[in-house]
Amino acid sequence: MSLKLEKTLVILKPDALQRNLLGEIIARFEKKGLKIVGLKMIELEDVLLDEHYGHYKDKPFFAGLKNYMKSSPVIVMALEGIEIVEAVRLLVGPTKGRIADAGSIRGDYSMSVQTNIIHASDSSANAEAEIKRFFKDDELFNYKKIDFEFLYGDEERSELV
Ligand code: 3AN
Repeated sequence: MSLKLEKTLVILKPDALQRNLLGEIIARFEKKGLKIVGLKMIELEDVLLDEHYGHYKDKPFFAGLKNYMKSSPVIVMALEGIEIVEAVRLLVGPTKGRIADAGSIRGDYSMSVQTNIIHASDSSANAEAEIKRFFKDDELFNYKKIDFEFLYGDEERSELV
């Protein structure tokens, strides 16, 4: 079986910033062993939000969702690891914070469907598109991290393609 290092896109939303949770959430990803390959603070604008949440443009909550996402800057992060899209979705928890498992980010910090702290890509294809949407090539970094040999076992590392 072959394994691939993949990337995923995370957005720490305005409520994470306003509620002083940025450091705690970034620390969770670091402690899990996810490699940060891109990280910046940006203000989201309509064009980007229309693209990112385009599948919701006919929903009654669309305007409110956009206003919320524009209410403060956000942090966007690109993270790298083996099967990382799935791993990050598990760390994040389901959309509705108040029913998310305790221990997940939404389970620990959110009571809401809308103000649910964080976005994470839901598939490898979407992760690729979303990283392109939010990062230029020269904002993504390819570097060696010294904990790699301890994060994954010999077999996993030898199966990497
Ligand atoms: P997830 O972020 O869990 O993948 P999506 O992709 O269904 O969830 O929704 C994207 C974002 O849209 C959510 N994170 C949330 O902020 C918002 N959202 C989703 N459903 C609703 C809703 N019914 N009312 C208000 N906001 C919503």
